[in-house]
Amino acid sequence: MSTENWIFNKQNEIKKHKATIPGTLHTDLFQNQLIPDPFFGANEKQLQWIENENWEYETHFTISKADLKNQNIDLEFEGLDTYATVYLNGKVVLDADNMFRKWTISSKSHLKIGTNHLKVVFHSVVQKGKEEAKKLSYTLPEKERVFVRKAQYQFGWDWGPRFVTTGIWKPVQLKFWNSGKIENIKYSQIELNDKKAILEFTTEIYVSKVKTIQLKINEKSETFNLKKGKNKIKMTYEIANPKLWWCNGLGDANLYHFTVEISHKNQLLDSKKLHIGLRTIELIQEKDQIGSSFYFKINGKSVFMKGANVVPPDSFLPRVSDSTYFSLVENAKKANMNMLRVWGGGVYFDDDFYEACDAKGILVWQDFMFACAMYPSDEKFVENVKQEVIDNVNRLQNHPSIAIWCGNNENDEGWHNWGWQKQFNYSKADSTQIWNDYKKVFHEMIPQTLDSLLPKGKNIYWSSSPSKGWGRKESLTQGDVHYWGVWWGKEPFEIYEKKVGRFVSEYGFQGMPNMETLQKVINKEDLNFTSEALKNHQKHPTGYETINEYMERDYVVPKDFEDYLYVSQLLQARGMKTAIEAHRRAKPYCMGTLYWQLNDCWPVTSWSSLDYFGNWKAFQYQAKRSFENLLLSVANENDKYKVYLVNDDFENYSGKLELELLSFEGKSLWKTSKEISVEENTSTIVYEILKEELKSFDWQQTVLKVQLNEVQSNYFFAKPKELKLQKPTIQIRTIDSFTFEISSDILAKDVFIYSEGEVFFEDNYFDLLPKEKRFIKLSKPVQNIKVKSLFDTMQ
Ligand code: BMA
Repeated sequence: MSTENWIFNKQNEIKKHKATIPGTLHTDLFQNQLIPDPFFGANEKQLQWIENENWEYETHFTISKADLKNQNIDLEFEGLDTYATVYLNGKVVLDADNMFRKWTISSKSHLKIGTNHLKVVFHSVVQKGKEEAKKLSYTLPEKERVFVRKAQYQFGWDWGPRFVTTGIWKPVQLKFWNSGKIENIKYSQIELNDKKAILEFTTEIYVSKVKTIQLKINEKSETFNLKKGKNKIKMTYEIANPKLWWCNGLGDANLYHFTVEISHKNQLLDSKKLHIGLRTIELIQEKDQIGSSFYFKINGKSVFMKGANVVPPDSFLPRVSDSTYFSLVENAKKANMNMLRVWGGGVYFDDDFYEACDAKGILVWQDFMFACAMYPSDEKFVENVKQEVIDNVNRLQNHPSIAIWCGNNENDEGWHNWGWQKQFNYSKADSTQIWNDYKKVFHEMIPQTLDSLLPKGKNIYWSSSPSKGWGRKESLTQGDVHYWGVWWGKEPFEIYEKKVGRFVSEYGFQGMPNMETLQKVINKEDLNFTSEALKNHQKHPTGYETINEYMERDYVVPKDFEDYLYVSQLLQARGMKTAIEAHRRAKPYCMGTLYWQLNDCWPVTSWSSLDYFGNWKAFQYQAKRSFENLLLSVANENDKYKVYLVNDDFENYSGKLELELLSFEGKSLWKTSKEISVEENTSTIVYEILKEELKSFDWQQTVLKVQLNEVQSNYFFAKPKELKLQKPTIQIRTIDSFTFEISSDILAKDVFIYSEGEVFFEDNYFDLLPKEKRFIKLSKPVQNIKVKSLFDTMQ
């Protein structure tokens, strides 16, 4: 059906236009040149009228005599965004009201031989939401958005534009089937040890009448007698000497591939494929002297989670391709991550995303789609959400990557800390009602539904992320925490070293995208902070001011706009390095660090480490370094500099630790070394230097080089703006078309390599020590490589 010719029109308007299915209204309007590019300049503002209208989509399709002979014909919408009335040959066959659900319409009786007509009327989501809001005697935070089961970020976020779009956003198809079909397959691990794994598959099959069928799972087959309608049948499957699935950095993400087939009298009725990873996962929360632990055990081993939060990769989701999801996950893997959190203000992603995670060993913290608000909880709403949970859990549960299901993002924190009670003037009765409504969905319905759908061990549920707001002291002693003292609280980056939680599932700092990215959506003359276009590409109310305030603290603020972009990225990377390394040094007290945010839904200044086009900001390179399994990290603690070795590997590590103090010209000022060895899966202080010992050196022009075999780290004693940098001579020597060597005579701080055209540099934004050489790989040959370093922006 997606390949038929579709057209659309504004309700009550005669003019019809060509539509793309799956698609969105906004992208259709744009493709027909009825609106300008929604992402360009400040166009967003003039496109807000679209959300208040109703829109109609329609197509004609042919049904043959043979088609109609099938016993069953299902019209299946994988997703309708959001309030959609579906007409088949003039008859209403569906009233949909949830973007996240799948809709199947048994449609044989409505179809005829020859031409058929399918029409979908989309009602304004905003108007519907407003109508629902009016039914309550009190106001819920975020007005109409909480009443509609639709991606919440599309109502505008502090990194996303407001485009409350609509449309047939996922594939639609007619499915013909006769005597039987597989509705759903689940599996559970009955046994898993070195010698064997026993899996139990539960297959849900529909048959049109009593029948004997053959169920085949790979080479094994069994016969079952089925009753008419829905049947659940179980079959076990044994794997000898199983290979486990491991997350990235700790082993192979090994997958077993299964084909499940049902047949009747040797005639194949239906088949499905399944890719299974054998692994166990536990969330360990044990009381200790300070609070309670919060960590994951994978295959019996405790694993420190390193990663980020993911937002939908576009405001207009149908244009996100498999390869976008693939490269998103690939970039996470390249940056040494092992977990991504699918944040609750977006969508349950397409299968491709989870398949990429399965294959690359990235665990998924999966939120349900609720964020930063309180939601209604009348019977209809709860039932709608329940179906949404069933649809998505059934679709996603077999992915080995899925680690934990989480009720929502920051609703609990918001209720307890954001002052809604006062802001919306709730009476005692209102407050009781709203909190009871919350509990009904997040403490009762969702976990109960999960328990009914998932086998034991797969139903790890956490009702809200974070469990306690960052202003409360328990947020650092138990559960997960979103630490926003930096950025929202304007605290210095160094506070990250003191405010370490058990599992830090959000924290972040904004960095601007590169010039090339901004130029795609902003006119040249508007590339300055006073233009409406640039202002519109910053969604945090005081975003640019906050960046500037922090920049003044640590850097010489560049006057040139392009230099400013570069320094804003260095600033972001510097802040995030401080956070990530503090979290990792605190292992095993802290057992997880997921920064805010991996990606963007449009080209914007945000907390992301990858911009909308997938370009790596300085922070993505820094994340890669700071997430290495072996990390040398220097901490400034009281009267000492302490060198930590964080070892995430499951092997002890030893070697010769070498410390050297260098002047920026390369003079060796002080040197020492020591044989060290550390245990597997630990963070250990491997060396301590008394500050007193280094007193005689000029802290503004010395760097401490710390090295252990191939692991290296540089530590500066002063803030970048205090460093006495000199102009380095940076040399680039071509090795071959895909490799060059870069070196510098004296210290070159934060070397940024760039070039026209989309080329990816394997490493970037690094310090080059005097006489140090590095080999850099390129994704494709380029002519003109340019370089700048921090010194160039300080003049
Ligand atoms: C977090 C997220 C988002 C938001 C981000 C930055 O808490 O959950 O709501 O975009 O903060 O402000």
